[in-house]
Amino acid sequence: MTTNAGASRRAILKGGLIGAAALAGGATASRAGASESLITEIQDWNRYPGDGVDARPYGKPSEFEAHVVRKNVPWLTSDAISSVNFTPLHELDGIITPSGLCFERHHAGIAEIEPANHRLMIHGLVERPLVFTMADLKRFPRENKVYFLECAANTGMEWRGAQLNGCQFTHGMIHCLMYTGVRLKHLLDEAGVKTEGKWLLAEGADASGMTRSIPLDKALDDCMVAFGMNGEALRPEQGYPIRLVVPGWEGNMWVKWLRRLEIGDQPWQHREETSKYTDLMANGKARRFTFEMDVKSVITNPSPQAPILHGRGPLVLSGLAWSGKGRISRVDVSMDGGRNWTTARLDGPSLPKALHRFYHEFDWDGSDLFLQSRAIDEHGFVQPTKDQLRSVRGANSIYHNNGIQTWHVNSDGVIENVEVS
Ligand SMILES: Nc1nc2c(c(=O)[nH]1)N[C@H]1C(S)=C(S)[C@@H](COP(=O)(O)O)O[C@H]1N2
Ligand SMILES: [Mo]
Repeated sequence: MTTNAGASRRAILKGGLIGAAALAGGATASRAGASESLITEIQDWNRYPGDGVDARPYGKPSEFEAHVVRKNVPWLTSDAISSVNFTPLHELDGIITPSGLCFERHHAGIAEIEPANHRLMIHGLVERPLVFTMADLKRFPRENKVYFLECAANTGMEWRGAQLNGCQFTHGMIHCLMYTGVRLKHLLDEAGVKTEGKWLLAEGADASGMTRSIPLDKALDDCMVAFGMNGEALRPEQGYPIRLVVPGWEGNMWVKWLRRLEIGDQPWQHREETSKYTDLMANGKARRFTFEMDVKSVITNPSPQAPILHGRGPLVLSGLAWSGKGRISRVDVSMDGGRNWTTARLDGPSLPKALHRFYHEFDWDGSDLFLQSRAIDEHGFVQPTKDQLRSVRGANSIYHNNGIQTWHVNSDGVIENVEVS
């Protein structure tokens, strides 16, 4: 291309681009200007062939997405093997969490189990104690279900006031996956639960040997023994080769690396249901067996880790809402800390006990905002303010904080976690 031809071609393109933007009313498209060489000059990736089909037998995200990762908060725990990292919610869209970005919570690190050496035992108050291999489990009728998993401690650091600067850290102990597996009911029917059987103990094969008591009614209702997530085998971090799926209930009950199910007539009163995962009230008594996750939402964009960089004008606000009781029927957003509310637009599948995606598009005039979202589920439960929550539950709790989150946006588009109660 000669210099002259290049120059005239650029001139034509420039005119054309402005025309197209004007026609489409494209207020958000950049006018052809400083960066026009990116469209007029041929780039390397346009000139040279790239990797062939054998270079990437298992695909990974673009190198330009390397910042989209799980993160931990080192001062939260003393050791990484009994710790947690957080889903980068501000970098994601839709309702399905990519498999490699699901937050991880383990009590003794990741168990690495060869499926051929894994067994699941069902015993206790049953007619026929049974031991299943992975091959046995795959001969039962399967189902595919999308569910969120939220750790009961999600948002736990925020009970007394704003703490962590980013929705990844305040709300990132959640993921939402499509699970493939077998209804627990099929396996329990095979073993034949005796009439005295009222509770089930689930135990993991990891070094923490984690256990939780689960009411039999729930086990027979919608629980699954899952071996798949998002269409492929579970990841080791999520419990490969099998985990328990306890839809809508606190993440701690979703025992990973599941090895044993015992049927009993009462709960076992183990560590995770006595000293942990109970809610200390103002009067010093603790609420126990608070299994269900309450209706909740958070604005993921904009948020502290995702500031407004484009200045005033059209802005896409987005977030997530969920309820352990079923579907989300409505999400409201406020720009002024809860004085005025507008109904947001729900988009994508609306599935019970799954994440729901909401959007609200508006013109930002550059003024300070106090952004909030408030979810309402199909049973009419409304997400409370933090003050409403504390008036019922006191300020000693860690678990089950579903209070309304506030992000303060300043005129530069910088965003901070604040509390408007
Ligand atoms: N065997 C076993 N299961 C476990 C745990 C564990 O440490 N060991 N952690 C529990 C807790 S507290 C939570 S919140 C979820 C986290 O699931 P994830 O790692 O897939 O996010 O797994 C639960 N199941
Ligand atoms: Mo948890």
